[in-house]
Amino acid sequence: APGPGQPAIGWLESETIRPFDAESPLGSIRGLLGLPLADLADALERHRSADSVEASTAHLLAPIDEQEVWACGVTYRRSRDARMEESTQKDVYDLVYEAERPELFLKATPRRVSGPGEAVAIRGDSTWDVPEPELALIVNAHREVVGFTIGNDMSSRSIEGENPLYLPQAKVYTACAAVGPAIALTSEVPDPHALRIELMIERAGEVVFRGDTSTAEIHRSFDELVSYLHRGNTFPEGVVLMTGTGIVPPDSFTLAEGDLVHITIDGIGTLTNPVMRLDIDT
Ligand code: DO4
Ligand code: MG
Repeated sequence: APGPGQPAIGWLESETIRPFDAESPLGSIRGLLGLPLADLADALERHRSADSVEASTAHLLAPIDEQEVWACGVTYRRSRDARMEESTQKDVYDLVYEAERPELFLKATPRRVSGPGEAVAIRGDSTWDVPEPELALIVNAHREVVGFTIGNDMSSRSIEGENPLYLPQAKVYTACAAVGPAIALTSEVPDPHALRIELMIERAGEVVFRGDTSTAEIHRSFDELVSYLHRGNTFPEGVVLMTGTGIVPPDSFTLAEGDLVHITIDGIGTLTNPVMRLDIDT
């Protein structure tokens, strides 16, 4: 969103942002995701203003408005192994990793999503928490992947580890997800199955965890994940789909209030969020 006032969508060049015409379909993410992919390039060209604002003065928001955020589970071997270590019910994770049907879950409604720089939460009733750095697909109303962004699927390992049926409580709560900092269009990402993802966690100015992976490690294709998501669901406003984590800190690690989570994906950018502890009714 360029400057104070009304949020707007814009075209980010290296140092500048050119806002789109608020009256056009590009005045909202819902409008943008209503366009078929074949019409998007033309609309992006036609509706962007000649004026620009300095990107450094803009306060970036999560690049969503009405979209649900869904997520895939156990798409990387590393995630399967971590779930089997933490869980009292190990078999379900191995079974879902090998199964034809992927694990998909509703991760967040828009108001539960934090944008760049906004806090993500660990729950007051959780004792073991991690960020999950994930490539997120931006899918339009026509089931087409129009772009990519970065997702943080904040997760309670203690709650999910106690019983896999607690998954919605481990995953879905206030400020449980972050998305951003921008959308890289499909045309700008030549091979989304070969993107490096890096996670860095800082505590009091020290790096307390650093890890990386590649989307080449994902055990399923994005077409398969998007196709299963649309079995029995329509998304007239578009949808964001996080594709799973391949980076899990060691079992001795848990997030703490004040940590800074930095997730970088090649060609998209870096998503940074501070961590807060949310004691609602505990
Ligand atoms: O099965 C639990 C969810 C795992 C997950 O979110 C992931 O693999 O990213
Ligand atoms: Mg995840």
